[in-house]
Amino acid sequence: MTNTDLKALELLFQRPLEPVFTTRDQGKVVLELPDSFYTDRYRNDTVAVSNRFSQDVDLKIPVQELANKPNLDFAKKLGRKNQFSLFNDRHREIASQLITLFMGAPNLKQFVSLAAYTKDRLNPVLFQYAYAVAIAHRPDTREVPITNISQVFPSNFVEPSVFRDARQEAATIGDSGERVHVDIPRNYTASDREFEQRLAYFREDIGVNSHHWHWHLVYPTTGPTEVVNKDRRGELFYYMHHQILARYNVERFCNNLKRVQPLSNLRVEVPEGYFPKILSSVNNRTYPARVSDQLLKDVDREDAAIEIAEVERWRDRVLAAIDQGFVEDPSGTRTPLDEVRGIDILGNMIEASPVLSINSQFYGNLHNQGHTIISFAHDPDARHLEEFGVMGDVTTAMRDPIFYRWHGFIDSIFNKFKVRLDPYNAAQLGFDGVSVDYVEAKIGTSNARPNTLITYWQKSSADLAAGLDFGPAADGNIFASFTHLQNAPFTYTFNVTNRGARRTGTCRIFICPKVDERNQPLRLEDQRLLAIEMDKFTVELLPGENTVRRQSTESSVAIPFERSFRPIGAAYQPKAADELARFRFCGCGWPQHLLLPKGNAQGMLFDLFVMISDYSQDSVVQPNTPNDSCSTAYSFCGLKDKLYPDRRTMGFPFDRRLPNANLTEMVGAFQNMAKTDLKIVFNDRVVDKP
Ligand code: CUO
Repeated sequence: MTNTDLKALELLFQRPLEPVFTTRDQGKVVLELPDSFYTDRYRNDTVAVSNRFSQDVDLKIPVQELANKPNLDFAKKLGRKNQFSLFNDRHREIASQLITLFMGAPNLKQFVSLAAYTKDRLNPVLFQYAYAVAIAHRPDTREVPITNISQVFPSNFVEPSVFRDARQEAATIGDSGERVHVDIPRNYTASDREFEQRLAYFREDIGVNSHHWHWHLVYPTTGPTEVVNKDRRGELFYYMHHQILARYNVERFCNNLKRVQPLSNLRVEVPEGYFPKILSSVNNRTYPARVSDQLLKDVDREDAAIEIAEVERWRDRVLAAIDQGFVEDPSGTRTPLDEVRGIDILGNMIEASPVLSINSQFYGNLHNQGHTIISFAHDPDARHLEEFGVMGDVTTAMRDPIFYRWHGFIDSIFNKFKVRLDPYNAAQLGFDGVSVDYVEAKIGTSNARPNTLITYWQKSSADLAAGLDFGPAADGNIFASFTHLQNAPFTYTFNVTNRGARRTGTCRIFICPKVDERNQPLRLEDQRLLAIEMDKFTVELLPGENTVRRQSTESSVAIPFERSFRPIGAAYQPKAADELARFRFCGCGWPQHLLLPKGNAQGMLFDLFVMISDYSQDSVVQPNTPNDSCSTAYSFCGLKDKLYPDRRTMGFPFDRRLPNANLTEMVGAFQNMAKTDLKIVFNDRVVDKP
């Protein structure tokens, strides 16, 4: 790949609403298009337009003529100013065709041309989605970093008045070095009269929402088989969303709120309203709100139609399959829902992926259509010409309290399946001759008390320049400051005795809440459903005593702040090949700043649970594909072009019932497990990011 191909591909993530011939990279680079690429609006002015935008640039990148111009009629059904939803069947079908088109470009130069040609002819959100999926999956674009969605479409993530401040700042202060940071307010969506607002810092976190977008980008439901059919993707759909729920429920306990009530009845009013106060960049309107006590209705619109009764029928068929222990394909052939493959089959069938569902005609499209019904609750028959609310879009869905109620319901279906499986037995849980004798977690200062961890607010900033279309702001950096939860980094230390020859184990770390929102002790069955995975890694155990140390920042769940919000533009690109490799596709992962739940001022009590399992039962034989240096958050995101690197079902050992009465009894019965009391103390102060 030449540098200019790489550059061209990167530029197409910037200023998504502007024509492709305008300058990018802070006004320094322009793409030189063949005349035939200009849309009708500019067709007669190609010379004037291209001259205007090629003054003062450092680099002009010529774009090749296309061997065949694609017919884009399939995408016309979605206008350029409409909202694009991955939960909408028709939109997904369009996206699938577009991904197939992008994946099929014969070489890199033609891919650049195809992207440049299609960009101004398609809905910008659709384009950015399909383009990012193609970049993530084409073998020849491994080197191209995918710009974080919060930087491409910042308006989906931040309160809109900040853009006026940003444009003003950029227009009045020429040199980006002296521009101040504009402030994104905290807690702007509701007052404290609304109890759900206590969780706004979690739901509206930029890192949380961009993780969710990135996950769905890596695991699309439609498109070419090689893109969709990834190892254990259905199971990962279950597990990643299950972990979000566990984290959210624990976060609620920390804020004196009870667990989420699953949205199992679509025919009663929904008490939780939500007024998102963010703008859609395609049409410059705010996302519609949902009032409190809204009744959900059948959706009957030109762009989407779904009856509640249909969703209920699918729900009952899925539950019947779980009770019967098997699923049926369209020819009537039965596949058992066993303990290894069952959860993966259910995940693909419930989400649902039409490509991978065992029988999408019969089991339907339960989870996606739930999103649709909820997202159109304010205007189910389009009489007010309103588009969908935040639940219709993976970049914004996690902002709405109802997201967790709907996913709580979906998760409850998966749990019904898991509960039907036998409890884990001693052979599955144990690891003979290995004992964990001591566990501790301690923050990095020498006088810190062991097993007391700290959270606080931190003020950080991210560069929004790439997504600010049509403004001087795009010719420099615009930093927006925002306040988010943060935790003080800590180190785990475990003492492990190995009474045998040298061997390998998998170290699994979880925290389980000990009490609920009323300070009442939780049963093991509740604790296991609320267990938060913190980390998972392989350890080499020498004969005798071993000390295992691990930093919280190395977690297999999370990615660092810098990776979620890396700046855009040539000046920030690493030059050395190894660093460039690290810079690649790597935005999927839970935000490190939310690795720990908030805790509370008195110190919220958890069990810190550690288990070392037998690696010979965990290991996976990987295909001989190149290692991706960036795939560090594999617990939720898997590994690029590899198998999921742990043979056990996801969430092991807490994904199934356990043979003991409580956690203390369990760690007493199995030497390869240990636990200690852990306290998370929240410090209500704001610290500037160093
Ligand atoms: Cu991620 Cu419902 O699957 O939003």
